[in-house]
Amino acid sequence: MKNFYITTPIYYVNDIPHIGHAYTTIAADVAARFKRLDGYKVFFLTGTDEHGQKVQQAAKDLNVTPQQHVDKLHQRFKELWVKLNISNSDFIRTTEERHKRLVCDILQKLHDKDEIYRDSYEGWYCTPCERFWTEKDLQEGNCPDCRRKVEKIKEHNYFFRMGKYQDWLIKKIKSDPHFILPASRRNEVLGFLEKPLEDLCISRPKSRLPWGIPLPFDEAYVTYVWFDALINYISIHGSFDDILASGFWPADHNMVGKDILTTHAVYWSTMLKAIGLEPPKNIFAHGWWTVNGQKMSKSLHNVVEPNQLADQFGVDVIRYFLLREVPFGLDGDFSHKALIRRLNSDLANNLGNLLNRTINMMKKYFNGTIPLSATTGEEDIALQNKAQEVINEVRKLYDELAFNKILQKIWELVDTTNQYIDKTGPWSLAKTDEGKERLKTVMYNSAESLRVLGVLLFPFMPKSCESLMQQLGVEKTIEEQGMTSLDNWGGLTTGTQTQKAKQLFPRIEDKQAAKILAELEAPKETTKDDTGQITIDEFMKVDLRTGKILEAEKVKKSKKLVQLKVDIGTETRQILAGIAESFEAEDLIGRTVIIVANLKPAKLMGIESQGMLLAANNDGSLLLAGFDQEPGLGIQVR
Ligand code: ME8
Repeated sequence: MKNFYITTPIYYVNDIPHIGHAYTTIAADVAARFKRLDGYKVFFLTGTDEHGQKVQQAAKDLNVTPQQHVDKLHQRFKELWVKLNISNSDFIRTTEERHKRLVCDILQKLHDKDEIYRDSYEGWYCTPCERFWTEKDLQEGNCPDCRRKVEKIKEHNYFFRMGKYQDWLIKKIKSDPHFILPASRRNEVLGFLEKPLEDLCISRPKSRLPWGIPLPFDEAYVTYVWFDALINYISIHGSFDDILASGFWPADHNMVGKDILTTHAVYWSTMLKAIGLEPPKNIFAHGWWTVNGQKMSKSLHNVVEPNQLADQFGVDVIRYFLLREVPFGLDGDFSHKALIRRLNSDLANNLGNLLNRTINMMKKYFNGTIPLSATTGEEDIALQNKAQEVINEVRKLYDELAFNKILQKIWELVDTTNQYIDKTGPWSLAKTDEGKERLKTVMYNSAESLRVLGVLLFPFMPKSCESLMQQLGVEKTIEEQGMTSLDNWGGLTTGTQTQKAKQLFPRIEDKQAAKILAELEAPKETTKDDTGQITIDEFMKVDLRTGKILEAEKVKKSKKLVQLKVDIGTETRQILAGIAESFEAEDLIGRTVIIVANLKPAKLMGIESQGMLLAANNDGSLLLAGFDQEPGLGIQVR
């Protein structure tokens, strides 16, 4: 079995995760999931970057230790990845012993080989970026990256002899076109390397910054946060010997955003060269998301939070949209309007409708059983050929991580299958005996094409594709079927009982869209500070009360919503809860629940909801919050 290793950057633990972080992680997840389907043994790594000035400062402001601070904050990333259905093999934190051990071994090894030396240093230091700049790097006297003020600092430090690898690196980049992608970014790195490459300052005096990994050969210093962080990609495998034995180095892709390409292409590659390890096979720098044309920033209150987005539109819709909307490698602009447009057209109208009508016709004409494919005509062969062409092309496009082209290609099969149904006209065929024979083949092929689509789209939309497969009556999971199940047309077994049609992607109608957009894109004021903490007064504003469910009924045309009548002692509230996928409506009647009683009423699918239930999302399945003894109704919960 061949190995495949893909990584995301390890994100700064202080930041609130936003769609930029979600973008890289979803992209890496799609590639990892595809390679698993294609028979590879996959290792997929993400994690958090936990040392450095900003963490130290934030912890001090909160009066906690840096370790306590990062122990709490890294959870936000971990939880988001569970929510977004990310299939990472491990999660590395740079404060873990396993990481610190290898960083120290590498520093010692490089120091012993005279690859690291001590020298005095004078430079311009940008505290927020934790980077030194030379006079000529500065822009109008400010940091060239963040444009903030820099300080002149003179101190003794340790340096890595990065400069001596300049010629080797240029040669490597020129001789291996796959090493840095996309090509435009590769040229940027070569442009950067036209200037002499200086040695890299890899230490910070402990007196100024104690929160870091101490240098093993000089306890008065800690390791520069980038030198520490980059090593995560190998420290996950253990010691030097373990890295070599793991079969997962060199990585197939170190996937990053364009903001950190230089640190990866230049620092990381030369560090590896000095250590005696191969550089990654590929460093892929994708583009940058802005929001309605603006940079995402807390001060502009325009940070798009993936949690909120997933609750509103569904995880798979977000995963699809981010990778379909913009070519991977180019910059993109996020707008909720564009997201709703794609959901309605590509997902609800094209794919969702194809599944819906196929399942419904199968029910109508064959009692929901997959019929025997009896004839083979020109149209059938054209459909099969199209499927084969798409499968071959998709496999190739994964080598370039061309996600949006992959989706475009897959949609050619969605469209071809819809046209196949329109051209063959099952509704006319059903009228004659001869037609009915032909109809068997048409329905078989439509369903088989959907199975192919389910496998191909699984890496992008895992949950929806599993649901598609269940509707087709296929018992094997998509991972069990794998890409080999697409080698030959005809994976569906005649006689299989299909399931009831379920809408995969409910359309958002214009009126509802206008309302969502007004709410989502209205300027936001937030009371949360950087750590997500609120005061007791803020918490006390939430009126939580006990209630009993008197009535429960699933909302028609909605996958998730149940309409409830909840008795809260003083009155009965109508509440719409998004719990239909985890509970049968009738099982909810009589349950004691906790509701948010002072939530502004809102209309969902035209029905007013006067509160909200508390529930925990346990790996996709919802659990209602309750009590260990039966409380009275309308009691405040604190
Ligand atoms: O740089 N558009 O962490 P970080 C697209 N800890 N991608 C974005 C984005 C946006 N607007 N914003 C963030 C660090 N990203 C270091 C990395 S690795 C050894 C150390 C994504 O939290 C993108 O992948 O600032 C970018 O490279 C990364 O988040 C930066 O994350």
